[in-house]
Amino acid sequence: MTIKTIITEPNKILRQKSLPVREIGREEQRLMDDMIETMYDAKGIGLAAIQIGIPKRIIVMDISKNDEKNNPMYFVNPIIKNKNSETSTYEEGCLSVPNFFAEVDRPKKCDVDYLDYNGKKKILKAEGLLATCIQHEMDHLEGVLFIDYLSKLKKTMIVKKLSKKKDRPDRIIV
Ligand code: GNR
Ligand code: NI
Repeated sequence: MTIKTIITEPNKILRQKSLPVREIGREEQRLMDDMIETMYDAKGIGLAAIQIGIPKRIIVMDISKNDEKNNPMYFVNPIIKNKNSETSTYEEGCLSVPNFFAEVDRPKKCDVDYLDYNGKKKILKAEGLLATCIQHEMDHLEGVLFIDYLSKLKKTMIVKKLSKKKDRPDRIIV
């Protein structure tokens, strides 16, 4: 397995729409292995393939707590169904928008149809952090980032600061 470089804003690649996977073979499984390793290394809870430059509809996630056993999840060609009309607010971050955090409202619950690591059809009923995270990742497949939901002013400020890529080890909540 290989740790890949995560692409950060501003970069047009992050705005590409990802394409459905035709078949889950060795190559796709190896990509999922690299993605999960890259995500764990970066201490993230989710990663979409486009974040490492591959425009395929593949997502990995692990929302287990630090003191819990790892629980890697793999989603290929995910489709969101039954978005709840109730919303919940989470402070979101993104490995492609490093160090910036902001509150985003999203449907509180949703169902996801997808193929797992072995190409088996599955349905996930998600709520809480799991629902927020899967929707954040699904946005990546459409070229959307969480900063797109913020005011133009906040978004511009974040992109401007990121393009000056100085080392910013701090945590900036906007
Ligand atoms: O690591 C991540 N944390 C996070 C927190 C709140 C809502 C969404 C996320 S996803 C993010 C990793 C990432 O950028 N995935 O695309
Ligand atoms: Ni992200």
